[in-house]
Amino acid sequence: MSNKRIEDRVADNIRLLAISMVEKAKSGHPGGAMGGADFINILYSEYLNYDPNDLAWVNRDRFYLDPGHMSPMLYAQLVLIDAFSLDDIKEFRQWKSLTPGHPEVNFARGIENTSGPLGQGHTMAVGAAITQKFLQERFGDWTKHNIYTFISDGGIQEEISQGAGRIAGYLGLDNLIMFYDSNDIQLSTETNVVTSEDTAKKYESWGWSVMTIDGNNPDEIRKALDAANAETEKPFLIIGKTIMGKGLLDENGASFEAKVSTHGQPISAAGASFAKSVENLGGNPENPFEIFEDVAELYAKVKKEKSEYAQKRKAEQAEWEKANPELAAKWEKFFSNEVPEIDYSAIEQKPDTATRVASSTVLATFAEQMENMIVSSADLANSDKTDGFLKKTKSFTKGDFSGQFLQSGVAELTMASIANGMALHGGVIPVVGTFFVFSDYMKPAIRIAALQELPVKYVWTHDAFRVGEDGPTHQPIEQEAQIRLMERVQNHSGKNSMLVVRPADANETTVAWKMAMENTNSPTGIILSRQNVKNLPDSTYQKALGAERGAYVVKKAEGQPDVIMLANGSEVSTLFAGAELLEKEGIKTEIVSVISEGIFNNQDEDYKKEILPANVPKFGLTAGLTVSLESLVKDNGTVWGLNHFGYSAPFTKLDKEFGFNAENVYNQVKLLLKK
Ligand SMILES: Cc1ncc(C[n+]2csc(CCOP(=O)(O)OP(=O)(O)O)c2C)c(N)n1
Ligand SMILES: [Mg+2]
Repeated sequence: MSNKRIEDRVADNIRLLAISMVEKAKSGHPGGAMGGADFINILYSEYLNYDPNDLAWVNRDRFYLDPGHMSPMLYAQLVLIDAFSLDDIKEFRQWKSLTPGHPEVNFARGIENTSGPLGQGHTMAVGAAITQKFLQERFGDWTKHNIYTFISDGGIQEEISQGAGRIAGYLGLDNLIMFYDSNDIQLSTETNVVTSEDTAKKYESWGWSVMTIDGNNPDEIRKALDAANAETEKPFLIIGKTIMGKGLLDENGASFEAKVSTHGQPISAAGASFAKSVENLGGNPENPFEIFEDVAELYAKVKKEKSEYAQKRKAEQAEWEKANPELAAKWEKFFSNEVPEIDYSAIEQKPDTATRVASSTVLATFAEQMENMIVSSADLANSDKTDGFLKKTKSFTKGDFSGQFLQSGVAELTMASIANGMALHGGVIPVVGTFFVFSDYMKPAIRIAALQELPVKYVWTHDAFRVGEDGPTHQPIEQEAQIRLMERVQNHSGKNSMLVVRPADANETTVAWKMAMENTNSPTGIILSRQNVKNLPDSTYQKALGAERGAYVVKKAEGQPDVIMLANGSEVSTLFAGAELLEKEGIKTEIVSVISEGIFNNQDEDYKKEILPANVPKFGLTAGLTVSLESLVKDNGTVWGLNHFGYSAPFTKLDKEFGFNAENVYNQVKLLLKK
């Protein structure tokens, strides 16, 4: 029997399982996982509140891992609470296993978030912490829980940590506790090759409480977690100085700790001795996948205690529900992921407005009817028109989460990642706005939203070169083509991983929002114009509902059309103007509005053929790269778009120069029909 303290035995057991799964998979990241083992054990055995028999319990504390490469640490910990089996981790990194290389969100098994792209994990924790405050304000203290997160050198260095740190500090998120696994080693070098910052001071200046400890010392970890839990004003950062590859030995039995080489390969490949290291950790090299008896005993007790505590909390909730039936119903609804009931037909849109303004009108209705929507903007609310919502509520401030608006500041990636954390936490519907050209700054978080199947909504305005005088830096050209690629990628549920809609007028904008709200299992991007757009002739909300099939005929030809013209957004009204000229010469035109190529492609073949019959020539018009419409036009037609950056000038001038007017539509269609 070992004479080590039980907490050291548990940490060694986690280290043992971590190196064993990486060794068996012949790939993975053992070093960091070994250093973080002491912290995660103390957290899961003593501080974190969860129900081992009901891991998705709504009122649980959350644990968000930032360095997904440390998955062996998390999986090993989750084995100890029976969320995974030893067999599961023997399948680490294998086809269709429950233990992919980097963790993928799975509430039922205690994985709160998908992680791997460094920096996003702890930023999602900030989103969850804001959500916890938001819900506590509305439902009371029984809902209170902590948001723990674990970050590493990589996450600390990622730029997104600046936004996350600033916002958490500004809002005084005392429910947020972050452990920094500071092992001074990263993927390719020691950290001193890239940084000399004083991380503690950095976070202190953002308004955090900071404590630096020996991150492999259980007593110091407890002291820090006690202090963090006692903190009532600020988010808390525990800088844990840890040892990469803690416990590793080489063939001679000498220490093989603190080496860059153990970051991302099996320890044997790095030059350590697997057998000697396993023995050093108290394991058996012949059968390294084991849970030590004393560790199993401890965790049997832990599970019992955690479960009893959760039952107590659940009983409190039941009592509260009995005493507050109306609020209880609301709570239930917030977490139901049901489509909110909104009478979209009652939303009055002014004709011929910019679609961003039409969006603002819808958001104003949401502000009155959707109590669990949280809207955010990256310092552009008055321009992206999320202020339609803001004007009816107020922004979050430290200690006051009664409003429904987050001022993100100029931090688009942070904002998008925070929105992911809100959606993960559950109970709220996050909406974030900025200029479409800056969707580029958000892509990494959009991708993780899509992978996690989160219903985050993006409001993107200033949708094309018609931004005008601001010039090419602000004029999206390739952005729509890029983001629509996400409509083509299937998620793990076999559905489009994203919905992207670009409405053609004010009424289609209402429908675009309806589509966004009804899309509860993937993110939605809504692309909106800065400039006024003429309503489509005889436009009504009822007619615009055709957009729900992705594409629909907005102008029928009289008899057999000579040409079918298709576009989305403001280009649809340009097609109408061109059609007028063509019709004068007896050319029969039909116009199709394609709000979402992805949704249209999901329709049955009959519908697709009805809208875009193969035998009719087609003309596509897009203010961006032509690829966004080419797949619909196919061989039987052309697309007029832009294959170059824009220029600074009034947009009416650019329209003329770039051929986005009736005359050019006329000319191009004439050319096409001559072919
Ligand atoms: C955004 C992003 N960039 C790069 C990587 C590749 N990568 C994985 S881990 C890592 C750095 C590892 O350093 P640290 O976070 O300190 O982990 P440790 O080596 O201590 O385990 C890098 C660059 C990544 N996962 N995400
Ligand atoms: Mg490190």
